[in-house]
Amino acid sequence: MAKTIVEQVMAAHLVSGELTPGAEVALKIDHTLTQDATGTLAYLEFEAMGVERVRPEVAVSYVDHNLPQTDFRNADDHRFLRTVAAKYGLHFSPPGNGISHQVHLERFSAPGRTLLGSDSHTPTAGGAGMLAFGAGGLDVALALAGQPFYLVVPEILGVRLTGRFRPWVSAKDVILELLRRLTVKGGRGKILEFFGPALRHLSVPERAAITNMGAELGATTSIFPADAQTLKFLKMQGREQDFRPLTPLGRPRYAAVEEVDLGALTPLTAQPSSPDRVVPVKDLAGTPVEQVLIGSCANSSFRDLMIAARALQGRRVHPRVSLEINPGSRQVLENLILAGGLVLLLEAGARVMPPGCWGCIGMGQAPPTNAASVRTFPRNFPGRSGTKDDRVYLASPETAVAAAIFGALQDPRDLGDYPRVSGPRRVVANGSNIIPPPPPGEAARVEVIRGPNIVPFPQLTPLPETWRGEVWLKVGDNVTTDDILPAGSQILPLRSNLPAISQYAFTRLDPEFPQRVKGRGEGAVVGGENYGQGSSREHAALAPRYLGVRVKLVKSFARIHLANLINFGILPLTFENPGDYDLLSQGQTLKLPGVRQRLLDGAERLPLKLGDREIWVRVDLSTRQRRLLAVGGALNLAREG
Ligand code: MIC
Ligand code: SF4
Repeated sequence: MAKTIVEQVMAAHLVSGELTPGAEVALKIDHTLTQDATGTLAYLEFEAMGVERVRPEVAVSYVDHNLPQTDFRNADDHRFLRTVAAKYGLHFSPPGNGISHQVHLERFSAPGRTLLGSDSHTPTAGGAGMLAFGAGGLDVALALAGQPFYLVVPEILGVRLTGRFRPWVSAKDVILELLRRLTVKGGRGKILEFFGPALRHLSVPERAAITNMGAELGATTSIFPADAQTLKFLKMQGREQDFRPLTPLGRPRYAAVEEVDLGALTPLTAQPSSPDRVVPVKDLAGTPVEQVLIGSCANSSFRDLMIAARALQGRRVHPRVSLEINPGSRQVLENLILAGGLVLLLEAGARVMPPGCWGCIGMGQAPPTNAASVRTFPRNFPGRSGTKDDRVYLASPETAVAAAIFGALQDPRDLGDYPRVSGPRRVVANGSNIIPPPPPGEAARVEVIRGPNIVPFPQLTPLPETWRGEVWLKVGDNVTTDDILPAGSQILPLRSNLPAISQYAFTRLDPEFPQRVKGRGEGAVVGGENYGQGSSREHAALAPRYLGVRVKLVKSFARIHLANLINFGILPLTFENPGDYDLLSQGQTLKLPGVRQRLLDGAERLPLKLGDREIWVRVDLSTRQRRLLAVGGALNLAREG
């Protein structure tokens, strides 16, 4: 029988449920990853489950987000993560090793295996044929405890790639083209499966640049087959034993097929401030640029940085531009040094950071006021760079380096000869900077060290029989988790301190929000389409919950945020009639009569009273999720046993 690769991997990992789109299934998880900004909370949750040793075959705790140790807080978090990893049996990748997704691709990726990561760009590993999902920290903690991952079976969208890139066009342009066509909502409820003759020429890091930004389409995940290119990559990593071929069986039917001819693509860019505002770079030619950042989990492989280095050979960075390079991993940086690329970058005037996320999450590298910044990153949501009213463009390393040279957006093809980059020829691929877990006997003696900023997880109350509250905030479409709970250098160090971080919830949309709702019991937030797109940070669910938000009523939710809301006992409601959105306003009183019992009885619609008016709202939830909401969240359920 014909089968997609997604169907094959899902079938091999099915714990319960039926593999039909729309149904909830439970999948066995083989690998987990966390990063420091989501990891501390995930491990506090894991500790609360009372399990002695992590269960997945590979579990890695990475430190890549909160690198500037401006005070004790980041450093304490890193020490906490290191000691937790040793105690419970995880690999630990210390600061300086690189971005979780790039390092996992290099050192652990394995075709046909499943990966659950507390970061929305976990699908990067799909470039090496892994079925990899981003999730909230609690879902990862549950996987660490040996529980399956619950997921609504997505539709499979086939993406057929044909042709070959023309000079100065690369993998980033493929995903930008898909974002142009499908928008940030277009991938919701879908997995992208890539196939077609062009795959022969696409290396694993190029594939990973594409699967990485499937997250920006709202897709559940994206995956490439495991073929000769995958084997070549794993061999280069000294890990050919991890290779398993993974290709579609027969001629499977996809829910729909999107065709992209690589040969017809031109250099593209996403304009401020959404990854789907994509136009050809040449349409914006001449726009002055003052900052160019090359790096992030989307584009910081050896190829990406080497292209930039070679394009700069014999040239200089334009005097108005700050060109900054954020290598994806220590391995990438070492290979760049051996191949002579680093010298070219430095000579041309680039600043080079240690491997990590840096400016992608607003940890430094904020652009100047009113200046355009061109970045090879996955996201350009408003204000994420750390500068208010920022103007961030997303583009390939080719387009970014052209902007650095010209001091303006300009078609990179104007640079003339396209440098050919292959290799690296002599690969540094040792994983010795990743600390493996000690044997169980030794692990038991490890003491977990907590700093004063690491605050235990709060107790969450169950759902009342009838819920009453006010609309505390009304927002529009495509609200991101960066809007709900911003990151950046002020707020990221508070990720292990819920009472403190909750004081920033919604402040980007309403600076008074935390003070305004203080001591007012429970309330609701009303929103539009694709509510909660972007990051997987569960703090965006938990911090509002801590302030008393129990109900979210929107036109539609983004997948990971929806799962996080449920995990922390926030009732996720959608309008039965989207037009009813207009009936709601801030300050209005809401009542959900008998909501607890109705939920447990399996009701798919609930009456919602707005004064003397009544509307219907929908709850599309599984039996497991209904129980979870009734008791006030997944941890309460886990404690009940
Ligand atoms: C992001 O790119 O938004 C982050 C920061 O990596 C997040 C995780 C976080 O908020 O810690 C993500 O993508 O999930
Ligand atoms: Fe780090 Fe940016 Fe990738 Fe998020 S998107 S993991 S902040 S590099």
